[in-house]
Amino acid sequence: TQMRAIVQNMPKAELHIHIEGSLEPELIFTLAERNGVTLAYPSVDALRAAYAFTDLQSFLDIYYAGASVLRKEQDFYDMTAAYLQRAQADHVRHTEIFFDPQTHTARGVPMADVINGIHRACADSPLSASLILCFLRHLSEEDAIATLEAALPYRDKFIGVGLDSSEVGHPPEKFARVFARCRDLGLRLVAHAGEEGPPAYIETALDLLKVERIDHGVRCLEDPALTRRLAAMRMPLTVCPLSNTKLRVFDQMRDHNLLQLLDAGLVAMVNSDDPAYFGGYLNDNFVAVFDALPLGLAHAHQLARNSFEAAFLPAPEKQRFL
Ligand code: ES4
Ligand code: ZN
Repeated sequence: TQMRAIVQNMPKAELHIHIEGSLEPELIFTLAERNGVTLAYPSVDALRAAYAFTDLQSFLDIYYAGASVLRKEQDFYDMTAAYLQRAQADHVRHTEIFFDPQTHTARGVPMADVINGIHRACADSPLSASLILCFLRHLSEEDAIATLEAALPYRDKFIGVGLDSSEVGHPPEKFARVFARCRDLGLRLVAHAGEEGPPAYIETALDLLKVERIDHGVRCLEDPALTRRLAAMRMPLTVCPLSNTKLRVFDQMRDHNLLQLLDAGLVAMVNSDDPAYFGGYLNDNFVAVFDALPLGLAHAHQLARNSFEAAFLPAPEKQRFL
């Protein structure tokens, strides 16, 4: 309980949050009504009751259904503003926010409305916030390239690109050309790897995509040589504990490997992933791991320090937080 207060109050960065995953059931229903969208669930409670996931895909199906209520620039603004308020309450000082434009442009929402709505909420917040455009890996590389082209008029509004959605069967090499193009454009690069997929996907994300952080990456411990390589190069892993238990990557929080990752010298930190779906925001994730695992004050400080080390911030900015 003493530890709880310490981890809750310490300044931290959040580096793995999907903004569409911060859409709370109440806001989903408000936006559905505002936009005349009919949902497959009759009430907030019925929708929440459907949040019983067995794996990544069972979550993604409901996550994309929830995102279907986002139609107007103001909807993206309201969703993002709500997340930033929650993050501020959790003593987040800097956040790097993922967004999935293909989920929206495929429904006819203009790219401008997606990016401008999310970006305007960030500009209106006292938090330091940056945006990372994610490509959906279950779609083709051609679709990712077209999405990048559509986003380039707003190049100044996002700092990097990522890769998310269904991992197994969609290895990093599928996106080697679009990531090379993003690298040439000076975009920062990240990818989900080693969440449900094998350690080999972490290696190809490094070698073929040349990513600067691995999102999740928890399965790296199955490969000792890869674990040593990640530690030696100080490759950050953006770990999401409540996500991992809700999607059954680990059966229970006491089975989570966060402590082993830290003991292996990896630059791991705690993140919320999809807080509206997985049972909580950043501090809920901290409390869950500190309650379940033998973590102490030194681990708390290491996690906070790692979050700023791994942030895409200029060195002087990071120093200010450390
Ligand atoms: C995601 Cl937990 C997770 N994994 C992969 N893609 C995602 N998109 C939103 N949440
Ligand atoms: Zn994620």
